This record gives sequence, structure tokens and C-alpha cells, in this order.
Amino acid sequence: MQHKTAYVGLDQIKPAARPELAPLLQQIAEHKGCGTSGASGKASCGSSDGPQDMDPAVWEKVKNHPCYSEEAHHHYARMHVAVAPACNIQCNYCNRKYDCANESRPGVVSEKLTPEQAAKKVLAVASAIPQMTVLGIAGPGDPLANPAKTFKTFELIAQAAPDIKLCLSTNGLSLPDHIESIARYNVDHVTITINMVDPEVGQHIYPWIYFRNKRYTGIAAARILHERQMQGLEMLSERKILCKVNSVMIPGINDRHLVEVNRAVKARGAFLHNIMPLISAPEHGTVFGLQGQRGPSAQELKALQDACEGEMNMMRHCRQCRADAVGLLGEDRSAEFSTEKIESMAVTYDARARQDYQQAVELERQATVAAKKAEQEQLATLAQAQGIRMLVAVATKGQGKINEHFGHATEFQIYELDAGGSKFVGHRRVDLYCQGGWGEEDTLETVIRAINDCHAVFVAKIGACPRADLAKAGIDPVERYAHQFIEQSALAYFREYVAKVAAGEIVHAVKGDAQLRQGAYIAAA
Ligand code: CLF
Ligand code: SF4
Repeated sequence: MQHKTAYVGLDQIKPAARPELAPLLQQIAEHKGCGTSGASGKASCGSSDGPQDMDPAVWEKVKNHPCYSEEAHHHYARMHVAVAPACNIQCNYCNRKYDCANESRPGVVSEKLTPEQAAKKVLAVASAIPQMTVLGIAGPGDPLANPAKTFKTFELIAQAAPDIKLCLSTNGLSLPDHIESIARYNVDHVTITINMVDPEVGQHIYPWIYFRNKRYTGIAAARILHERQMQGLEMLSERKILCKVNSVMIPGINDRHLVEVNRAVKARGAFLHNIMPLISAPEHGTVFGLQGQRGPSAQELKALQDACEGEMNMMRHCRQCRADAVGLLGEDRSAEFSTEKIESMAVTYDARARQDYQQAVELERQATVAAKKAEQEQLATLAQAQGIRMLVAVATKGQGKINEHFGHATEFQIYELDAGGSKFVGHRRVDLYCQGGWGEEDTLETVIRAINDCHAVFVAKIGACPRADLAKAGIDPVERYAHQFIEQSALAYFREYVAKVAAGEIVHAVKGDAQLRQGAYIAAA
């Protein structure tokens, strides 16, 4: 299969032989005080996206982690290795035949790996994708229900590629038993999926757990799980191991309750909270799917995330990725690294080349931040912007740029614009509109429904037909910022829009809701 979203930018350049990068690397050498080597440990040059309020030690951990830093996710990649097949609980949104729905979308059965196969795969991917900075174990079951395989994998990778950050995601039931190992293997980032802090709520999400050789059901199961999750989170915080909490938003079951969850995890030291929409369709074969339990709409999800934001940092760029995902969040290059292909690859791990490459990425990242800042300063002087707020959708292949054609996009990134500036607030998965030379009308309708709450869609290119249909739906197709930085362009567009409203040329109208896609989360081939 040919992957549609291959880059033409930095990530196409082979680190070992890149004379064309020489001027860029020279710039980096002269660029003092930021990047990864600044004396303060900060990498933002004082940008508003930087770590001004962050402990330098924490910033060091998050700056290149695509899940822990929204800004980093445009530039750095992660990979998962599917070494953990078993699970110790049952979630009503999970079908064990598929990947763990904690961190991975029910879609396609993962190719399960041994720790040795996983370690070889990590080295192969790290050589081919030098901006891959994080290795996560997130299923397809629960990593801590498979501790021997999980920690053996971490051990092998720490020896062979010590520059790669280690990350794991767990339901938390076994977490308190493994804190020592997590610390020993230098696992800097742990995600716990916490959907409730009240067993009354939990009993509707978890039919059973298996704990200390015994099966528990109902409220008793939910109570044990809750206590173990809280204990594990507190133990991680004491150890200063960064902890993110994932919560699945299930309308009518825990949607209102998640505000309480947010407070509870914040109080116990969680660094980041990621509220994800329930993915539920009958064809997934899950309890919720078969019961017809719906997921939230785009507006419902955003309203909950906004309500929790005052309490702590919210993650909004999660792609609910598979347990064998490879690449930038939002792209899936796992097919390029099947076990069969890896076995036949001669892999050489060049840490120095990776480091050089990442320094070039860092410079590009700084440029996106500086461009946004400059544009934002102009917006600050525009009094008419008060009271106007809009969402815009962006077609991008990464690098913080508008660099994807409308018809080739498998997701749109969503930004909120108002007098305060621009903010990434989510993404929308869509089916490919372009079917090799023609556009699929039915698909276009689903794309429009997915971004129906947006005033504009920014693309590198778009054909006449979709352009007309989008305009009819009240979504302005914008091509003029092709290949420019996303947030700088969106803010420039917003300034023009505000000026037109002020001049009476257009009337600002509030848009409706949008639909979150329930289909399989698989990159188009
Ligand atoms: Fe993987 Fe999770 Fe680590 Fe990221 S994913 S184990 S923290 S490296 Fe990231 Fe994927 Fe969302 Fe997870 S986008 S599902 S939050
Ligand atoms: Fe499925 Fe993950 Fe829940 Fe286990 S923790 S039942 S693998 S979603």
C-alpha cells in the first residue's frame, strides 16, 4: 500500500547525507538560548506556546512528546509496539478482538510482537523517521497486565536507543504494583484511563475486573478499580513521573461526572487531562456499540473540555491511535513497518544523525511559533474582534503548515479564533474525498458534516465542485495561504474577517454542530 501522506519536507531528508541541511544546522548552531540546549531548559524563545510557567525539568520531559505538548505534535512522532495482548478488566467500549480502546481505536487486529521483535522495530522506525521521539506501549490489552513483556521491551529499547522517551498507558488496576519498575526503567510518562471516581458510575462502564486471582463484578469491581487508579496516580506524582489521565466521554453515563474526575485527578497531581469521545458502533461488537450507546457530538465534547480547562491542562489533539501506530499523530505509517518487512531490514541506529535532524526540526518549530506570535500582536490592537469567535478547519500533513489538498485529507485540524488569538481545539477524521481523479459526492457530504461548525477550511488546493458545495454550506474554502504556517494564516484570515464585519460587508453568524466520525480510524492507503 502506498501511504498518501508522505512528506516532502524535513522528514524526507536522510539524516546521514544531507548537505542541503548545512545552512539550517549552521543557523541552529548560532541560535542561542532555545532549542533543546538552552541553559534554562526552555525551548520556546519566550513564545506564548512555551513553558514560561513550567518547571524546566517538566518541560524537558514534554517538549518533544507529541501527546504531552500540542505544539510538539505537529513536528514529532511517536510509535507503539503491540507487545501486551492480555487485559485484566473489561470495559463496555472494548472488544478484545481489536485494539485497546483506551489508547487505540477499535479497528484492525494488531500484529503482536515479542519484546525482541519490538526492539528491532523501534530501531528500524527510529532510523527511518528521525523525528520519532517517543515509544509507547498501549495495548492491545493492558501493558501492566503483561508486565514481563512490557518491561523487557523497555529494557531492550533503553539499552539500544537511550534517546527515545518511554511511555505507557494503563487502566491502572495493576499500577501500584509496578511503580518501582516504571521508575527503574525510566518510563517518564504514564497515562491512566480514568472514566469515573464514583463506583456507582463505574458499574455502568466496567462489567468485571480480575484482581488478585479473583473476579469481581458490579460496584465492587468499580470500587477496587477506582481505589487502585487513585493510589497509582498518587504514587506516580510522589515519584515525579509525569501522568496524563485519559477519560472516555460517554453521554448519559459519565459526561457530567467527568468534571468531578477532572478535579480529583488534578488534586492528585495529574499533569494533563485528555477527554476523548466514545467510539461506538454496532460493527465494533462492543457492549456499548450493540446497545446503541451514542458518542458525543463535536459541540458536546468541546463544551466539556472547555468546562474542565480552568481546572488543568487539557489535551485536545489525541487521535485515539492504535496499539501499533507509527508516525505523527493523525498519520499511520504502521504498514511500512510490518514484522515481515522489519525482519528483512538491515538496521543501523545513528543517534548522532537523529539528533542533528531533530535540531533542524526544532528550528522549524521555532519559526512556526514566532510567526504566530507576530500575527497575534497585530490582532491585539483590533478592538472590533471582541465578541467574534469562530472555528476553522485546516488540511495539513504536519510541520505546522497548510500543506494538504482538500481531496487528500483524512483529517482536518480545528482551530478556534477570537480576540485572544488562536487555539487548537480538536481534529475531525474524514473519508478521503478524492478517489483517484474524481470526487465522491457522498463522501463530500460526510466531510461537510464533520466540519459543519467551521466558518472556513484552509487547504493547499481544492477543486471547483467541493469549493461550491462548501460555500453553499457556509464554509469558506481558503486556498490563498497554501504552504504557509497554520496559526499565522488563520489569524491573518480572522483579522480580515473582523475588518469586513466592522465595515458591514458581511454579517457574523454562529455556526451549528458537527458530527464526530465513528468509522474505523485507519489512514487511507
Ligand atoms: Fe502512546 Fe499514549 Fe504515550 Fe502518546 S498515544 S502511550 S501518551 S505515546 Fe497520544 Fe495516541 Fe491519544 Fe494516546 S494520541 S491515544 S494520548
Ligand atoms: Fe479493552 Fe483496554 Fe479496557 Fe482492557 S483496558 S478492556 S484492553 S479498553
